[in-house]
Amino acid sequence: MKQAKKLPLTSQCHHWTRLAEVPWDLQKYWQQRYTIFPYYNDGIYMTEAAWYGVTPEPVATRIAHDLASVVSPSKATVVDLFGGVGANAISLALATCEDGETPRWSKVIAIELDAPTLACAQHNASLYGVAEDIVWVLGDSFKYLQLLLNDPDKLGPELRVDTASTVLFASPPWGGPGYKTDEIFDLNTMEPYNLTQLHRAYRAMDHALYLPRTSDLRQIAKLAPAGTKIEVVQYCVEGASKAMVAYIPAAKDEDDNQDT
Ligand code: MGP
Repeated sequence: MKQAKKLPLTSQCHHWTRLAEVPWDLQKYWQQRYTIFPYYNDGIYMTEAAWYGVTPEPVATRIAHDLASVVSPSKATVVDLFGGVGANAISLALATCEDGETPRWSKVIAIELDAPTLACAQHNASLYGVAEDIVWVLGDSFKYLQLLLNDPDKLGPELRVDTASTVLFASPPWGGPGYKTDEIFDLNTMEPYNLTQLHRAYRAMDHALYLPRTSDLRQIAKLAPAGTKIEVVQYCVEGASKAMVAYIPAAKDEDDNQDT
């Protein structure tokens, strides 16, 4: 697995400017385009699927700030495991230390499985001037983590990072907007990856999970390694929660046999 080159935008990448161009089921999201991307008119590109799950920019900016303060200052690398069209990776790349100038992260890696979606992300990041500051990967983030932890020689040099100083951020698919029908969302029914699968893959490192606002907090609480706490933050736009993020510390060696 290696760093991706700059990918071309394809016919699946859109910058819609008129409601008539937008499929009916995405019109609600397109109407919110300036909340999602305040600079939408500068030429933000999206794939159709990206509209459902993209993190609104004000939320992504706040998460980048909170992630930096929750984890130890010694953490230098952040990996966005479900890069999408780039909203989180862009905010992470723009995040600075308290001096307001030094980038908070020495390295931001963004992994995305779908080539047109990654092309949108690279294009969008270029609008914010950070495309070159992000290491892009076209591939499966579970495979990446498996290689990083067990077989790092199979990774390109840009992707071989020190796991002790790396933080993971995951905004996985939730199985579509249908998550809203449950009053309390059972994270073990989340598709295609449930909470247990995500946690198993991420537990060796500090990680932040972007989850439905109604997620079952009891399921999240069970993931706390012994002697640690998990912070959970609700992120609101105009007074309404959009999602929650659980900031979960890395498991220590002695937690390794614990059944999650
Ligand atoms: P939403 O669930 O469509 O509800 O999106 P919204 O816009 O609050 O509409 P209303 O009908 O409830 O008024 C809320 C937020 O959830 C979006 O901004 C996305 O960031 C996030 N989101 C939604 N989905 C379906 C996903 C998903 O599958 N994965 C991820 N990571 N985020 C999602």
